[in-house]
Parts: sequence; structure tokens; C-alpha cells
Amino acid sequence: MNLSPLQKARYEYSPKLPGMLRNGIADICVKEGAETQSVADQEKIKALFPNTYGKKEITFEKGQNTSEAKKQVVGVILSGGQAPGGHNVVCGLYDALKATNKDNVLIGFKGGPSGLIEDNFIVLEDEYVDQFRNTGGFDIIGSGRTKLETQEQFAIAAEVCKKHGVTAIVIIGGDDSNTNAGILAEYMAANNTGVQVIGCPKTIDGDLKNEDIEISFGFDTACKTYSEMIGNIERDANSSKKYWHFIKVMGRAASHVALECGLQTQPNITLISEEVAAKKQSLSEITNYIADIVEVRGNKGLNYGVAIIPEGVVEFVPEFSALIQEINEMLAGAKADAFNELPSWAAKVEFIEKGLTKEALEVFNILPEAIQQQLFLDRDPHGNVQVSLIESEKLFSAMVATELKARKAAGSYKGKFTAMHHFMGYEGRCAFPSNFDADYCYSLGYNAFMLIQYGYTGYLSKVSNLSAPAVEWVAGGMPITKMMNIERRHGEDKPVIKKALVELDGAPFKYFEAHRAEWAENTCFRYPGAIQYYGPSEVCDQTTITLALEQGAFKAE
Ligand code: FBP
Repeated sequence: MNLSPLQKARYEYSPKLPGMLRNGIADICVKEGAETQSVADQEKIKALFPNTYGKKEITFEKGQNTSEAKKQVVGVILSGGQAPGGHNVVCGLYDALKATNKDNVLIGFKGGPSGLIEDNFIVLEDEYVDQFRNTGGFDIIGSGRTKLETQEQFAIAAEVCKKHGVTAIVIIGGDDSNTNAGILAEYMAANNTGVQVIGCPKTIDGDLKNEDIEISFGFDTACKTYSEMIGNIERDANSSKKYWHFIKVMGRAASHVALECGLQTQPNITLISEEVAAKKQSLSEITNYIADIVEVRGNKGLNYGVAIIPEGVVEFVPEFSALIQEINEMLAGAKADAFNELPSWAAKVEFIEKGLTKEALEVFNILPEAIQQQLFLDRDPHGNVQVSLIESEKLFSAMVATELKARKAAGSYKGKFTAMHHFMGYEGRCAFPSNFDADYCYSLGYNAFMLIQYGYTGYLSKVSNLSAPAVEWVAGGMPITKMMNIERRHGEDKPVIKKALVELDGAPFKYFEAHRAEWAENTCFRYPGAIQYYGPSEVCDQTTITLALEQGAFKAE
């Protein structure tokens, strides 16, 4: 194998565990805390989870290991989008499992949750696992987006587990996957299968967090990767002084990634979808907000800047999501065929004009033609508009260009506007995990095995106090039911872990809000540089500004 020097060096890196897990398996004991309640809808959740509701929160401590000595066969699943550090969760799980009993077995279900129901797995062993230590990606066993949610799937899963003597399953995923981990745990307990289920919090989007889970893994590395590139673009903009850069960053719904990158790099503009929704902003209002900043800078001779656009923003613009709903209805079922058969874009526009309400048509008409076409032509297999594919960075820059033309004609704008576009998403999902993610993920996996070994099920592996040095981190577990509430999904009431959107009264947004006017008008770019893996702790082990602000640990330079 032709390894890069960094890859070789990262194989040798020893991830840092929380202090209480550092003394060896024989010296880890468990401390049970208070019984828990779900965050809302307690009676309903309790009724749905009679076997796993109300369990105690737990933490590990240094002390004699009193867990039952039995052979464990654990199955691990990676679920959903890649996030840096997933390999280390598997490595931590593997190391704790083997350190407890070398006859224990870890099997990896391949290609995501479907691997479990298709009985498709590999047995993980030293030589194979060692190739993935401290590396990015999910290729150790692959990932997938199949949801494990039906009773039929659970019954098959139970059969597969029985066939291979599986005693526990670890599901590494986001809010939906961990919700389903909780439901699977309940099923396994209700049917006396003897199979425990433990979840681990993953997603670069950062939207699986709550009072127990401080951060989902991968968010730190992904944001640092994007911030490095945004900082480089800022420096380029500040050098050539001739372009406005519109940069879309991933984050399917929540704007945590955009906000963190905004805090790291201090660009002129960062849109936050949750604020757009709260203020019920229209496309024209957002366009004017951006155009105002371009105008003020342009009139001072600063014809350059950087704007960060969150991936999901258009869905948070009320008038735009209403338009999308109308398009989805208009082209539902067989009506799509009639539309597709129309011979030209002009004929299609005529069809559209007849089908949309006046309000939706007004919104449609202000969109650049490329975006209009995207809405109608790139639909998913069910005929729905694929909102995540909409190039919102191009949408806003085109609308700003039109607005500035009008302002130039009216004499208020005297600058020059040339836009460049970027999308940062996949570049960050499989980066070498930062030291923080390498340490956090290894700890989550190690800790997940300790939860299994002590007989817990329906728990999320929890590592907290994360803005402190790793030795002070606290390892334990939290019942998944504690994080649940009831939400309406596809016309039905469902128990789910609440998706965490950016809180507009939270410290990270407040800090951004207090500084954004200055960052907009002046050039206050901040250049975070590349992730550092070796060197002083204050350079290599820092987590996100978001977490530091949330935990009152942020120190402004
Ligand atoms: P998860 O929620 O599964 O972690 O995935 C999030 C994400 O990375 C989003 O940021 C992005 O919109 C989406 O995945 C892209 O998904 P895909 O890999 O299917 O293109």
C-alpha cells in the first residue's frame, strides 16, 4: 500500500480517553444516577416504551469492574451520511470489546442498516481494523440510508441476531437513526431476544444535540475543513479585491455548520435559515439584505466580499416552500407525464403559469431561469422537487446582481459586482478527523462497549464536558427515551428525538448577531488555516467556537 506520511502517522496516534476510562477495563465501574423522563409527552412515550422508559442516567467511574463475564458478539452499523471519526467509534468499540475478553467478536453490518436485515456482514479483526484508525470515511463497513423502522424489519433483525448469537447492536447515526435505535431496543426487550441496542450520536450537520448530547461527532472536523477553505477564499478576495464569493455549506436543514463557519471566518454575510424562518423573510428581503452590504462596501471601493449560504435555506423562506409545495401537487402522479411530454421550456412555462396560484407565480417569476428549470426538471423518483440540489448560492447571487443593476441605474450604487460560486459539502465529510473528533469518537465507541458490558439497552453513548481537556471528559449513557417527544410525521404522531435547530437566543447566534454589522461593512476576515494534528494543545485540541460559546468557555482573541 502506498501510504501518505500523514496516514502513517495517524495510524500511530493514540486517541485520548476520558480520565475514568483510562485505567483499564478491570477498573471501570458504573454509577447510576436519577431515573429519567422524556423531554415532553411523558405519558405517551412511556406507553410506547414500557420496557425501556424511565431508566437511570449513568456515568462510569474508576473502581472495580463488576460486570458479568460473558462472551459478547456485537454488531455495529454506520447509518446515513459520512462524518469524520466514524472509524474511530468502531475502533474504540473493538478495543474495549477485545480488552474485556479476547474471545468477544465484533461484526460490522455492511452498507448501513440494510446490512442487518440482509444478513450481510464482516467479522472485524486486528489487521483489518488497524488500517482505519484515526482516518476519515465510513469505508470500514460502508454506510447507507435504509431506515430500520418497521416491525417486519425488526423481526428479521432479531432472527439475524439469533442466527449469529449477536448479544448487542451499536447503531452510529443521526437523530432518525437513533430514534429507530430506541424503538429497536424496545422491540428486542419486549420480545425477550436478549439483544441490547446502543446508539452513538453522528452527523456533520450538528443537529443531534440536546441537554445530554453536547455535540454530534464529525461536526468539528467538517466545520474546520470548510473554515480552512473559506479562510483561504477570504484571503484571495482580500488580495485580488475583485470578487464576491457565494459559498453554500452543507447542513440539510439546520444552519449550525454555516454559523460555526461564520464564527470561524467572520465573512461579510452569513445567512442563518432559522432566522429567515423566524422573521418570515421573503426572497426579495434576503436579496436586499445582501445587496445593501455589497452596495455599502462597493461605494467605499471594496468590490469584494464573502457570503456563506446554508444548504437548506430556501426551505426556510415561507414563500419559497409554498411554491415548492404547489409544484409537488401540480406534478403529482400522472400529471408529471403530461408536463414532461411538452416539447419546449416555453411550452412548459405556459403550463406552469396556468397551474400556479398568483402568489406562487409571483415568486416563480422572480427566480433566475436556471433555478426555475431546476425546480421543474430535477425531481426525485416520487416527482418531488429536490430542494437539496437547488443551487441557492447561485440563486441569491443572480438576484443580487439584478437588484444592483437597478440600483446602479438609479444612481445609488457605484461599485462593480462579479460573483464566484462554491459548494462545500462532501469535501468535509471524510476528512482525517481532528484530534477532537478522533478522541471523542474513540471514547464514544469504547464507552458504548462498557454500556453493553454492564447490560444496558436503549441508551445513547454519552461523553460530556467536552470543552475541557479530554482527561476531564465524563463518560456514561443516557436513555434514548429521555430525548424523545411526539411529533407529527407523515400525518401520524411519532416518538422522535427532536432535531436541534440553531437557537436564536443561544450564545453562538447572539455572539454572531452582535458582531455581524461590523463584519459586513468592514473587512474582518479571520483565517483559521488547516487542521493541525501535531503541536501545542491550544492549536490542535480546540473544539468549535459554537461549543465553547455554549459552555461559557469562549475566549475572544
Ligand atoms: P446525515 O444527517 O445522515 O449525517 O447526513 C447529512 C448530510 O451530510 C447533509 O449535510 C447533506 O445534505 C446530506 O447528508 C447529503 O446526503 P447524501 O450523502 O445522500 O448526498
